[in-house]
Amino acid sequence: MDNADLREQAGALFPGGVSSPVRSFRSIGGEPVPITRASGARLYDAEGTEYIDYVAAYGPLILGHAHPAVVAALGEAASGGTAFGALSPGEVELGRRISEATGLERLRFVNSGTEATMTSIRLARAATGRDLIVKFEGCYHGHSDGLLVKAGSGVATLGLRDSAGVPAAIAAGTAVLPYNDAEALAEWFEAHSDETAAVIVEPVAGNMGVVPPNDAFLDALQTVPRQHGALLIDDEIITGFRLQYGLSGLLPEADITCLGKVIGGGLPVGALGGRTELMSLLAPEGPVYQAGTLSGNPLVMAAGIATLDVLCDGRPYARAEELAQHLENGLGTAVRRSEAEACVVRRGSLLSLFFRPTPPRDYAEAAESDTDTFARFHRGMLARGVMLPPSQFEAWFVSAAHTEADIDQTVRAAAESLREASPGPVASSSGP
Ligand code: KE4
Repeated sequence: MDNADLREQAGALFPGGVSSPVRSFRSIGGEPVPITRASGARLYDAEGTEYIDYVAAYGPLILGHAHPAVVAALGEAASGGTAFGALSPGEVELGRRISEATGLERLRFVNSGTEATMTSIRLARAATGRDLIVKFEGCYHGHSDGLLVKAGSGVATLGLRDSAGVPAAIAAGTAVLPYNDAEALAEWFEAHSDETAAVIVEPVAGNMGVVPPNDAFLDALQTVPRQHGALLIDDEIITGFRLQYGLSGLLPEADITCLGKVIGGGLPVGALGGRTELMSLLAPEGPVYQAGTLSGNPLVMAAGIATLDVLCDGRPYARAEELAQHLENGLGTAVRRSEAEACVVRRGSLLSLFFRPTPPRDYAEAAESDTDTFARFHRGMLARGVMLPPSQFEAWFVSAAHTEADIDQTVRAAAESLREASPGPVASSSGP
């Protein structure tokens, strides 16, 4: 079957022809590219076309696709059964490694980032006896009702639903503040001191493109909620075990930490963790119910253990970051030599090319990016064999499997795609 056949059959079966909206390429006016296999830093579509991959399944594949150690571990685990509905050695082994690397005293494995953040909010509400939650515009924490809200008018207001089907009453339980705005956070707590259960945040925002935190914001996150008896939930589902072996280190005072992506080596996973007194509130020890048929699945645990096994000496991080810096420099040069109004933002092996002149400090500024030019750029890169996340508001992921040659090819493709995509100076009518 070729790409078009697969798209047609998927379109008849699935809304948008995909299993997750961003994969539809709709935000850039394109069509989904069906991928049949992947290896290292390469993807192959249904027609055998090869792409250098910077999607990395939106984060998990920091070692690249089909890493031999991960594939071998999965084969070994599968031969012993795929799910037991019972405690298994893999859960203990992966849980121990994560706890040792992060300092999280106790953990609960779940099957997605959404489950991890949803549970962390339920836990925070139970622990504090309060209802309101604070999130930040442009941060994405999965699709549970209370987190699908957007900023209302004004700075510190309760959320408006950001999806049909979310009851207004649920959306009104979540306030949406500007990212990187320490003052807005303080203002919120001045007005809602004893009503707020928790603040949830991405330590480095990856869902509006890469937007790093400023120091005042990081400081406020770790002091203001605590001053008012609220908890801090650190959503490290992208950054955990991505920036270094363990947590990002940016929010060491967080009360609950959410993980996902890298810790499952590309299989469905999420986890939340924190100090014993908090985590013991989770059933069956405590009154906060949470459950999952395939939580702690032995195949997922095996892939996670094999991934952390390779990551734990730190070398893959150094390699991925070195390559990402090479890409950052190359893209910067390509932008300077083009007519494009664009800028590159990088944190570790996470990177974004924003089609705006300066790095955004929050979602309002990120949203000023020229998404039409991004769409043209993305199409140019795809035509040149480079697969970027199909949205201005996603992060590019560099893996330890990329090579200098991949980066050089990507930079060449970017230089050509920038020229093609950017509406340069209007050609004079009196031209030759
Ligand atoms: P999942 O439920 O998709 O496993 O995780 C939700 C989630 C939570 N927190 C953060 C910081 C996340 O980035 C995510 C999911 N990330 C998106 C893209 N950035 C996943 C891609 C998709 O939705 O298909």
